[in-house]
Amino acid sequence: MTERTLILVKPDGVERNLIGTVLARFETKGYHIADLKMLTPSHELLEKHYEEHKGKPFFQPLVDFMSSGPVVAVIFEGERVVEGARSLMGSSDPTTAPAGTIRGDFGRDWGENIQKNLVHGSDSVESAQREIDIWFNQH
Ligand code: RTP
Ligand code: MG
Repeated sequence: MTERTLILVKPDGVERNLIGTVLARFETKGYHIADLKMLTPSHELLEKHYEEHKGKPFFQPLVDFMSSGPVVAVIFEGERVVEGARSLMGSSDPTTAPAGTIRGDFGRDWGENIQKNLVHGSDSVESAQREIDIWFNQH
């Protein structure tokens, strides 16, 4: 079934001039950009987006990091795009994310209190609908 997912190029990806490189991984896989915008997200938006992590030790550093500069928010669509995008991203820790993935190829630990891992992708179809609504006010 055709799905939609929310991809974010996080502030570290924008700062490092990797927007095109990161989005190319999804586009060359065959997924289609349905909508896209660049913005510096507010704490309010990010607290909704990262609701599931409220109370965890990395929550505040994460919100601070994500609001530290512009991010690129993209709706990608395609067959099984939610799962496919997660596979292209690699696991959360960029030091150990497999080579060939976005995080594995372009990320590493910077000795900071937050994992800067370049990219976010919705983790389920339900999360994708919720997140697209938060970032684009639409389903
Ligand atoms: P994302 O939601 O950004 O796609 O990443 P994910 O599913 O791979 O990771 P998740 O567990 O949802 O965590 C969200 C983001 O929080 C940061 N994080 N830092 N221990 C830490 O320092 C830590 N744990 C998580 C990462 O930026 C992660 O992507
Ligand atoms: Mg997540």
